[in-house]
Amino acid sequence: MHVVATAGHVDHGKSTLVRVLTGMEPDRWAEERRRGLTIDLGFAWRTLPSGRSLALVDVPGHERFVGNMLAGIGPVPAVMMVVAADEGWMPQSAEHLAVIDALGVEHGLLVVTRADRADPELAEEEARLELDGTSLQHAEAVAVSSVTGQGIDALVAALDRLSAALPVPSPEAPVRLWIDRAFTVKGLGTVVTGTLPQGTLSVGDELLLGGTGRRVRVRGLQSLKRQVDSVTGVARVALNLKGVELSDVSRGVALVTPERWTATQVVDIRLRPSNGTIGRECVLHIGSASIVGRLRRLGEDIARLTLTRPVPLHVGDRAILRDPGSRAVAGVTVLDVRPPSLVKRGSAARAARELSSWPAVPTSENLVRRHRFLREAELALMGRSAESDLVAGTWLVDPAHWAALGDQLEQLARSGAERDPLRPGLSVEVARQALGLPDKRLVEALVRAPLRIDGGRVLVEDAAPLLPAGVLAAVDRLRAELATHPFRAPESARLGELGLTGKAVAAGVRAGMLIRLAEGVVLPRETERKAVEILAGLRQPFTASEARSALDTSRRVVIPLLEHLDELGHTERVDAATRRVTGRS
Ligand SMILES: Nc1nc2c(ncn2[C@@H]2O[C@H](COP(=O)(O)OP(=O)(O)OP(=O)(O)O)[C@@H](O)[C@H]2O)c(=O)[nH]1
Ligand SMILES: [Mg+2]
Repeated sequence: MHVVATAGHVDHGKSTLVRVLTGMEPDRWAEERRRGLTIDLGFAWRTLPSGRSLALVDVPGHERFVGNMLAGIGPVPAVMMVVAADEGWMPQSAEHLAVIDALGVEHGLLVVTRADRADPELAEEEARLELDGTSLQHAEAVAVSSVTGQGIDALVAALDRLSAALPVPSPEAPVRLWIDRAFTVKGLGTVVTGTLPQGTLSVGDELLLGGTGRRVRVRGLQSLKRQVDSVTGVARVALNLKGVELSDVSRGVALVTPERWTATQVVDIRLRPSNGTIGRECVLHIGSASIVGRLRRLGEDIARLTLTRPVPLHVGDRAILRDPGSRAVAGVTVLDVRPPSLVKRGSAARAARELSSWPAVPTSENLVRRHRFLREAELALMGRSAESDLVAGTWLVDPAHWAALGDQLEQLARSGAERDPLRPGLSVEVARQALGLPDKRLVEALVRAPLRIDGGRVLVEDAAPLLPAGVLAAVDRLRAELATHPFRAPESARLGELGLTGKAVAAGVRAGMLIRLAEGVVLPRETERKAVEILAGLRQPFTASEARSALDTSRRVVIPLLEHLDELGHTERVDAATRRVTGRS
């Protein structure tokens, strides 16, 4: 099925044309018929010569009912732009065209009506000029008279050509049905209607009532007054809903596929040039909905829109922003449905810079770069699917940021090993927080050589390997023993009592926890740093004897300790008797 909406100035013959094309009455209300004026949307349909069915959404032309016109055209992919031959281009012709152009509707016809009243040529030429440079510039033109029937066959043929050229939307696409009517049917309960632009609806489907998150079930389904089990967009549909009061549903509410849309009140948008000034207080029109919003311009054509109620949106959605005062309209493309806050200094300008570099239709890469991390499911809620590889099961990560995080994690693990040789590296949770990662599994995914995870800690492979518990305990006993006199290394016998036999000492040295200065002279590794600190406090250069008393130890320890520090470059000999601290540590 194809759905085409009418558009055009009041009294230009839109409803009459729909009547002639379909034999159905689009003006449903007694008041409309009495006044000969369309107030609300009308619906009618027919079969085209090709066998395709065509549904028509008839909109009001009167300027007072522009809201209804917007709700009618909003979800429809093609239009008939109607201009009366005897009146020509009029204000609402222009206003409707501006809406069509802002929405980017490219498929349509220019229909010059009332051709029996005046030569249609002039009106057609005038309209052509107006259409030039808009989304409808390639629209085919047909002149008709609904009174004499002139041109009606040609119009039907043109509508057939138009529908043949319309893109076929995906039946798998997530559903978003903008309700345009809601009423109760005796014995059935609540029924809603709308134009389904894409995707498939079936009896038994569970849908979300957009914005509220309430689940509803499709009890019955009709398309063009016929009972169906299933229908794919584009189509006019009527849904009988289970468990819904009439007060829950009204025009502008959307029914959506669960877990596929972001119900959002804050969006970043790209604005196309408008036909007038769009003020701070404006109205977003999307589908059949109109939502009051506050516009904050971030850059030339980038803005943040804060809405007064949540709406189910996708990145890439086209919509209209309208200033009800000036009646100006601007086309809008939704760039981000979950934009980050702009509280930090300079963040608005940064956001504008980034967003203005995005293509017309944002890609998942754009979104992942902006958000740094997104779950696959979050991306789906934004209306995009994963194009790059997933990390840690379900996450998408910006590659540049990911590489930087890997380096950062390695640095953290190395400095952890230096800070506390007894507990080298850092815990996965601490790493997660330090790197600002939303999920522990991302830390695990970041770990690659020379990093590894052992016992819930991120370690550097080439740094201290973990020691057996017995050796760790022995090192702890040694530390306790040296608490008051850190440089009085125990005698060999005492070392044995502490559990620091030859093998344990070797393991401790390998792990970087102990230093073995000479046979039977063993100190904890951190003593090195302490010694340098104390020696640096001495008058330089200093003698071995001065070092011995400063460190409060014996010659047995101080001589090999100084040689060890020489070797590390912390100290150096000045002459045969003295040394100084190099300051290179
Ligand atoms: N002579 C002549 N009159 C027409 C033709 N088409 C429509 N009319 C008349 O024009 C008047 C307006 O027609 P409608 O079809 O109600 O116009 P409309 O565009 O639907 O008007 P709104 O819905 O109020 O915007 C009616 O009196 C119609 O009878 C036509 O082809 N020839
Ligand atoms: Mg009408």
